Amino acid sequence: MTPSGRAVTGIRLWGTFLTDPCGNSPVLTRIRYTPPMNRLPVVAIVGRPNVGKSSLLNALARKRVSIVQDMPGVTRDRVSFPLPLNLGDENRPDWRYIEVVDTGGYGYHDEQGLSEHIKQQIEIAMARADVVVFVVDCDAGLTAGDQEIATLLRRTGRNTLLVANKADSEKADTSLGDFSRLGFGTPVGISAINGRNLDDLMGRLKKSYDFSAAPKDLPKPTTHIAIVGKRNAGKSTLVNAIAES
Ligand SMILES: Nc1nc2c(ncn2[C@@H]2O[C@H](COP(=O)(O)OP(=O)(O)O)[C@@H](O)[C@H]2O)c(=O)[nH]1
Ligand SMILES: [Mg+2]
Repeated sequence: MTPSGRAVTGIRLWGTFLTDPCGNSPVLTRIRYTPPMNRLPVVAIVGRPNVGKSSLLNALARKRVSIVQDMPGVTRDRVSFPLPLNLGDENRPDWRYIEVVDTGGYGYHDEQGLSEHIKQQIEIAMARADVVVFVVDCDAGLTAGDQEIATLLRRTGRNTLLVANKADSEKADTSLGDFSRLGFGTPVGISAINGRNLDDLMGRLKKSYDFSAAPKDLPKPTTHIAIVGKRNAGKSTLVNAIAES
């Protein structure tokens, strides 16, 4: 309620924006996640650029919700969509909605390491996620970037499901054992492009987390507005003025 007694709905604060010490440019220094009410359980797809995260999201959504390109680092923002998940079986279906989030990353990227920006994107996604689907590339094999992500995931103790994409045929499954060095067991080998083992992945996903509290219907969409600006620009005054009006 506002001081004038009017109810305010639809405004939520999602992070902590601080200005730099000189008060010049606003810098997002800390992400503190505040779960919205009745939110969908969040499944975040993370992994190095070019491993096929967006292709996996598209395969799950069965439409092109995320941008796929042959060049690493193409997904510029996080993209998400609500995925219906059957917690029952064919005879007694129990459909629930979860939110699947694709993480992108842009800027400098090299095969051996992850740019700071990409690390930040992954950390933001992990902070929001109930389950992380950690995607590695069967073609490329285990890389230093995969190890870096594994370290981040272990540090946060997130529920993690390791998936090796680009396992287009059974032949590729021979290399799956290598990825167990990441510390998340042997991955399921999938192909986002030809749909191989996606049912197996969904089965493992359902076992990885208790989705029974997930909503049966999609909540009404809400609009989130972030007000950013340098110190003293009048951000709080603006929020108060909106709440009053
Ligand atoms: N062979 C093969 N290529 C794939 C598969 N999934 C994605 N790719 C290719 O890998 C490249 C990067 O895919 P993308 O989804 O953009 O990767 P992201 O950067 O991790 O989001 C694209 O050229 C895709 O066509 C797959 O299952 N098999
Ligand atoms: Mg992408």
